[in-house]
Amino acid sequence: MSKDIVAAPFVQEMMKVTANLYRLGWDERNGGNISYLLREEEVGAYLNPNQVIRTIPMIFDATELAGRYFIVTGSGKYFKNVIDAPDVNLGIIRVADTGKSVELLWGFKDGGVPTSELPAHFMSHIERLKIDSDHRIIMHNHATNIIAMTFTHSLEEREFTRTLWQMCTECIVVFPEGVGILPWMVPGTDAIGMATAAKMREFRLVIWPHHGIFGAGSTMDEVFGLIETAEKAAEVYTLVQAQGGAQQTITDQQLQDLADAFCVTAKSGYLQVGVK
Ligand code: 2HA
Ligand code: ZN
Repeated sequence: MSKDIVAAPFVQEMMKVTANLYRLGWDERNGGNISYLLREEEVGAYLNPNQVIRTIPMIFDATELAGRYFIVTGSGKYFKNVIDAPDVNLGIIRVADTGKSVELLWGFKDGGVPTSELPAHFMSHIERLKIDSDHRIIMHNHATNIIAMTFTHSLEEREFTRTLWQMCTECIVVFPEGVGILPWMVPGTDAIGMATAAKMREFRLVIWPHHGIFGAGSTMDEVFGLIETAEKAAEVYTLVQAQGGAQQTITDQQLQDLADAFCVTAKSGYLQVGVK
């Protein structure tokens, strides 16, 4: 309990990933947010869980997460600053038994509160935990080329996914289920939270047009890797378009061969391949 919590692996991961994301240019100003589900014993090794610093009300019901611990980025906080002041820009919270508030156990030293996108994070955690018991992390950022692509490309999920798959050989292996896409919506609301979580039943990547991307995963590497792979494909798409458009691409049969070779199942109906 006397151990320095900043040295805890989960705090270190948050510090390193936010610095990385800032360096990549996907989290300008207060853009982006991360929430990371922690086990009670992970937190208990550093903190007394009975010592609640503050109780912070929420605008939605998270009863399904009651008693769960998270480390989250703060509302209005800059990813750029996390590395130098983790106890101001990050917070460790527990969802209260009522599901209507969170209890602050560490961090947000200047009176801060969790990310404004907490509804989208918590509702997505609820949905992902139903299908993946190892699920732990929701990450949102403003990946530049993904945002750009939402202006120039069809927002139809199948079309958008197929283009991403075609831009880099790795893509279909990394996200064979494709990407979900919402209509444009006001961020920070219950409504966008519910819409994001609904997509999370099917996808680990959800695009908010003209805004950014949400990723879900069981480890920081998985969720970061998912987003950076989709963003890389969007970057290649940007370059291909700038060079005058594709003259050839990875064919559907080749995408199917990749799926077969790497033992993944491409989203049903997304590839047109001859009956074998
Ligand atoms: O945290 O990215 O979507 C700021 C945002 C809102
Ligand atoms: Zn955002």
